Amino acid sequence: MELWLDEALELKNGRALKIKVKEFLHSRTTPFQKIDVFESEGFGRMFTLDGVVMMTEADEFAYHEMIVHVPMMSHPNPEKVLVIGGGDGGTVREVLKHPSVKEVHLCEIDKGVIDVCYEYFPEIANAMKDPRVKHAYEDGAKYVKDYQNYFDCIMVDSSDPVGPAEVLFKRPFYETMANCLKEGGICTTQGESFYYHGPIIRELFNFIPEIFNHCGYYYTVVPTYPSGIIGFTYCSKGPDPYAVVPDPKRVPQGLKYYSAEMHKAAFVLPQFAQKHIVRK
Ligand code: SPD
Repeated sequence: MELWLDEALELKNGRALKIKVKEFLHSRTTPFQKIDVFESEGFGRMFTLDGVVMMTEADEFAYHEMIVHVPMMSHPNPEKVLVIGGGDGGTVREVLKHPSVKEVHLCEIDKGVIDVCYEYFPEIANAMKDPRVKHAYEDGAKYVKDYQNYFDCIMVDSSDPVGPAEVLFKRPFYETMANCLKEGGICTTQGESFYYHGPIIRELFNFIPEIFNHCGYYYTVVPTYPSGIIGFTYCSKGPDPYAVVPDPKRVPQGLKYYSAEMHKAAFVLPQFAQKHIVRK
């Protein structure tokens, strides 16, 4: 019998992403969500949270490189970094490719995600064992309240705005993040797809320009996310995202998606998508 994964969240809207499953490897329910791990036919090993695809081995690089290297390459010397969510370790792995980094705080509300990823995705997750990484199993919206003028870069590597990540798409969280960034600091947040989630993006840009000196939106191409693309908000107490000229000499070696050229190109949006966002 053939086994296919249908992504639950998008099915509600009459759209489906189907991935053929070779083998079902693991399932557990934590106090926050259900975690499932599969071996897929075309995308390698992958996991879902409450039925929504979070990561596959085949295309995770396109997401993790872009949520990380765009802010890190925009900042002249990122030393202290906060990752909210990101319990698979992909975002932390990319952050640690920058030699300026002295400490990375990883605030993942669900320790179950980290435990599952250590077991089933060790090549990605083991980056979280680096001694520069400080682990906190907390709500990111609470964690940011404990720091003021502390971080150079923040990446909000969240799931979608239902369940535990809902609060990470609200104005109070962005206000607190702005406080815990140093002057010149930058944060990027998982900002959904301009094809499918216009209302969510528009809601974010109702308040982001009122909180940050500069803001913008860019995207990357990930075949296993709804519509095959996913965007990020760029919220800055320092550089104007549209004026940044990344230094090619600082680009970490061995990347597969990010380059100085891709950095600039990712901010160029199709005309229909521009109406959802505010450039500042
Ligand atoms: N629609 C799913 C969006 C998931 C984004 N975060 C994924 C976590 C990868 N580290």
